[in-house]
Amino acid sequence: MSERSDDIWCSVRMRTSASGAHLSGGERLVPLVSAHVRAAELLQRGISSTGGRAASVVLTCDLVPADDILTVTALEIITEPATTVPDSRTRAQSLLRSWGVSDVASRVAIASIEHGVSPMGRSMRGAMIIDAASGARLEDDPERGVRVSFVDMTEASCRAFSAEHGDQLPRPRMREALTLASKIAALPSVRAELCWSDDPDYVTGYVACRSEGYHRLTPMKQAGVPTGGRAIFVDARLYDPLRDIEFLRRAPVLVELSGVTDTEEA
Ligand code: WAQ
Ligand code: MG
Repeated sequence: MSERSDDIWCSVRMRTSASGAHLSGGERLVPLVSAHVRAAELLQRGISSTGGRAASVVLTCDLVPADDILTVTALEIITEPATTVPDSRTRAQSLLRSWGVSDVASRVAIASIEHGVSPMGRSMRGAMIIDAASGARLEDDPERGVRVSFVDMTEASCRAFSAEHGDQLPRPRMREALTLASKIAALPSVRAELCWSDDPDYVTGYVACRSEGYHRLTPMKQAGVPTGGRAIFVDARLYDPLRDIEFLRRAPVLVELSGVTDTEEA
């Protein structure tokens, strides 16, 4: 029996920290043959993106049989015409409301992302899970949150995305955010998501929902602000913590742009 080189895939995860505090991270899901290249890229990014502050960069590789990978279609991208932070947040809240997220819940999310969640006012390493109705925080470790991993965009879709949106070097932020959002939205208990970056210079954020797409909003915060985060709003009646957190963390998912298929993968 011959084994094709793309029968085995690899989840490559990177995180940087200093004095025990999380600084940055990244994740890819790639054919095993290219894992060493992607791991080196993530290592380089971990070292350079933290401006010399990282004391430790941890790389983790997990092998994944191709048969275990679920393919989902990327959310549609919509650009909202907001121009100020209050504008963007009002629009975000009104979209979330129309998707079944209560104002209490969206206020909890916005305030937590704005102020950072740890006692030091630092950003979390992962996402908050918030009851879309009551606004209650549901993740078991509110200090760290849930890190969504084992996810990537297919190679053909990455190429199509770069051709349309540019390469966004050194880091394809929008592609990565759309990829994460598309995996998160694929979970049936998820109603919506809200995110903006913790990078002081990156002020674009988004709200997303499975049926309504990925809505970009600029600016979601003032330039120079070092906090950011992600909130996943769930329907508590459908949410099963063990099953759903396992899906977000470990279920291998490839995201494909609508209309683009990976011919090499036949
Ligand atoms: N899983 C869960 N939460 C994460 C993950 C992940 N894999 N990666 C980041 N986070 C959380 C964590 O709390 C970070 O502090 C926060 O999100 C922000 O992460 O132009 O760059 O990587 O359309 O700084 C969105 C807009 C950019 C892109 C988001 O987030 C666009 C961004 P960052
Ligand atoms: Mg960041």
